[in-house]
Amino acid sequence: MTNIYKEILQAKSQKNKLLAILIDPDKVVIETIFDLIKKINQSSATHIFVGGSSFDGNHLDEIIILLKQNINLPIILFPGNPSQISSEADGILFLQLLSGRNPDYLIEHQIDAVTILEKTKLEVISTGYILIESGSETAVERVSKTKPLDRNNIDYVAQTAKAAEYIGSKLIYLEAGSGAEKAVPLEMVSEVSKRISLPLIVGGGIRSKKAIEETFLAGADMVVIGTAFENDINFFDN
Ligand code: 1GP
Repeated sequence: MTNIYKEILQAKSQKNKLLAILIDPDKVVIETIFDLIKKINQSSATHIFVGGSSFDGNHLDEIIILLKQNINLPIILFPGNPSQISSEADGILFLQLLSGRNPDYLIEHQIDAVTILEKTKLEVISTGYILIESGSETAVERVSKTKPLDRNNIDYVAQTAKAAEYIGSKLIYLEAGSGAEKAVPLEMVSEVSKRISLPLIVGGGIRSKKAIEETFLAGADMVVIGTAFENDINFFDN
């Protein structure tokens, strides 16, 4: 499958909102994966993201194969480092952590990933990844050893997102961090979506249906839900 990005662009142009469920392989218990799959198939999810900041890649292929066999949605890697690449997925968010100044997450990991990616058919989607301060330290901050951007400095965040667009990123991902105390401010989502012409992904700390709707209304094209679904498998039930 190599149409993931094309379909995201199409959804944006038609104002169809997208919902990604983030599966952290570290937290998946193989014995109960079919309960998870059933709930995903009953939800309005449009994409599956697989990844986590500290995951070491163990069992990744096995989990993705099971998800692919049973769910008819694009499976996109959302890796914390190159060990989290699996050729079984459909695509990969090729992330550049633009809020930080750690060369490992700006270019080193990306270079290391090339030899692995060249052996796969994954659709590689360049993504400007911007971490926003969310109340307390998150795993992304800890693992990447970078500081998030000030949640009150909306203009600087919008400028960073626009720089990513000029550099050539295909997606912008505003991230509060998994399990974040506070999600990305709606005012920031709104301003960034106005400044860029790229599809905008927003995730981290979004834990109610109302919050998902508000984030869409503010201008997100795709919302990512991880922890809320992890904590409550019935989260997407009506
Ligand atoms: C994390 O944006 C995702 O990278 C999802 O965050 O786990 O808080 O939903 P949550």
